[in-house]
Amino acid sequence: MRGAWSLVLLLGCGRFGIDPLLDAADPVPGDVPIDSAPVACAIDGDPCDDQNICTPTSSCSAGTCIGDPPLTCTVARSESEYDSTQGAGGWFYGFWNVTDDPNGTYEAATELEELAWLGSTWRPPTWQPEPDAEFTWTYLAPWGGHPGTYPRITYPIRRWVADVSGHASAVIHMNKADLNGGDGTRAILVVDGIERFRRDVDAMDGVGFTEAIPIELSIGSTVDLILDARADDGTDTTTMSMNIESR
Ligand SMILES: [Ca+2]
Ligand SMILES: [Ca+2]
Repeated sequence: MRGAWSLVLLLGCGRFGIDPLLDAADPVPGDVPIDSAPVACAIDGDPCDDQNICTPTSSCSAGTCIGDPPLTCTVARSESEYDSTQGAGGWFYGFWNVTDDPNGTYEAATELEELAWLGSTWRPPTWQPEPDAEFTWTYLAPWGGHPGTYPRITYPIRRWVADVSGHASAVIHMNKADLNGGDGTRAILVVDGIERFRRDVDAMDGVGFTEAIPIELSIGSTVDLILDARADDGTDTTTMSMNIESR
């Protein structure tokens, strides 16, 4: 029976995506182990991979692979590396069209649509100023952004594509910037198509949270930070950032 239930849960949770109907209190599917143990090695002095994203070279020392030199670092910063060009610094600016998604589950490999640069912010390519029918609140700015629930539900996404491999932390900060009401907003972190983290901030939460989420990176890994409106996009302006650091 346990196997059968596991299969049901696996299918129900969207193993390779996220289910927007999951409540924030639901457990996050995280069935890929996060490994931060030291990397063992055999022969002193031999080159090896210490799985530290900050050390391009490393070598074996007393049975443990050690970086040359040992380092901790930040390899990506969403705010200071914000740019008007897709892909600059490994950062991409996109959105998930929830309304037109046939299964309502975010598939990172195929469902991130690119935002368009509009002078200082990234917005959906069909965006027009109010009162046009294509006006939406969805946008990204260096300091954060805003999700939209009309004319379609569209959630902006910052994506960083890894040019390093190894153990890392995605350090996410989030707080409400507009404290005039609404139902708050939600951060969802999806790494290589698998949800790793979600957390809400309430409407009047101007302090919010900073949290380091352990992740594993390969060259080309996609780290997607989604700004979800919860039920409504009213006064959803949100401060939101993500740094990628070693651990
Ligand atoms: Ca989908
Ligand atoms: Ca909201």
